[in-house]
Amino acid sequence: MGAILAKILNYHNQENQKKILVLGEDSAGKTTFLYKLNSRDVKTEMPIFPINLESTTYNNLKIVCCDTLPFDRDYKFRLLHPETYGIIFMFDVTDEQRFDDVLKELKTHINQPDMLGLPVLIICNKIDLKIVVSIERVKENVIPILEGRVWEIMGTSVVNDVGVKESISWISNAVENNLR
Ligand SMILES: Nc1nc2c(ncn2[C@@H]2O[C@H](COP(=O)(O)OP(=O)(O)OP(=O)(O)O)[C@@H](O)[C@H]2O)c(=O)[nH]1
Ligand SMILES: [Mg+2]
Repeated sequence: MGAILAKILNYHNQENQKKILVLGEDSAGKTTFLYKLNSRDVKTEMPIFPINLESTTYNNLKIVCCDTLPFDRDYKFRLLHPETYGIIFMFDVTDEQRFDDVLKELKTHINQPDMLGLPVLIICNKIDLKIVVSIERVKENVIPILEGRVWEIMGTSVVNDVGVKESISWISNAVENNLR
């Protein structure tokens, strides 16, 4: 069933559109990121309650994220992961409390079979606010998780449009280079 839904999600892909999955903690700024990329065309689908999928397009990329209530994790992975070309993972620099759990979430996602070898952009968002979790700390902790991959880390303030274009440009180039 998850595989069928994944096909439905990918069916909307235009030819040559490459899916970028935006993952990360609740309220990190994933939806805001999509709107900053293409405010006129963010689609929302709810293929299975309570998973709320959002997507937009940017050049030849289809950017997909989801917000969910607690739901079967393997099912969510089967829905989201297939046919992904690159991953953007968002941390909220104001949230110390969930930092360890978010790191575990990153590790679990990227070690799934469909995610192996994909480029990963780590975004440390909300740098306009008081930074409780520094970019250096995020970096130190993600280095062992991302070993062997093409990856980058950036500080952003998505709501203020700081770092958004740089982020999409980096992942776009990383995906193109990964395909060569
Ligand atoms: N100050 C500040 N607020 C931000 C920034 N990015 C997003 N926000 C705010 O953070 C809140 C959550 O943003 P969303 O984009 O809804 O976060 P999300 O990751 O989609 O959250 P879920 O869908 O619940 O997983 C909103 O009120 C945004 O306006 C930022 O860079 N700085
Ligand atoms: Mg959201």
